[in-house]
Amino acid sequence: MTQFLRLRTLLPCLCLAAAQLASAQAQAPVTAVGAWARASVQGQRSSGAFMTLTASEPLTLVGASTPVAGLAEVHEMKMEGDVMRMRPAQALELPANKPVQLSPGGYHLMLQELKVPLKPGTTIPITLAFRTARGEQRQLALQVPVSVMAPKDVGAATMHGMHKP
Ligand SMILES: [Cu+2]
Repeated sequence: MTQFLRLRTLLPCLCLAAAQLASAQAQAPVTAVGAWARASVQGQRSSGAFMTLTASEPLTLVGASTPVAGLAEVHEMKMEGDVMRMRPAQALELPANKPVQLSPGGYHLMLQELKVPLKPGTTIPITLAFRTARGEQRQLALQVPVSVMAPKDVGAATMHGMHKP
């Protein structure tokens, strides 16, 4: 009898824990427009992914993950002397309502230890990890099209996509 009562009181607690887990993985208040990943060839170890992020409240991009790469990092390009080099960025601040570009030559997502070649015309899942101003973790799961070069008319392509049935 005691066992039964314990189980009854335990169950609501489990539900609460599940709810907290769900909210910890709540969708980040941010939109990604014009996302694309650069196609890679057999044997190539790394590639990049690019997009424009607009947060609706201050957010910090703290990381990324994708099943197609062993390691996904936020990188920045920096001039060192007269040589352009890239290096991991600890975090990328996204001010509220201000588009921040991840682009070749600037901040970008570096996909390293590629497990498969990224084929043009396919899409790859990428999950972005964010931290809110209150220190909460948020995620944004994306399906990112693979392309040899940047999509030419990102705005038009997005509008077209939105009007699809
Ligand atoms: Cu890089």
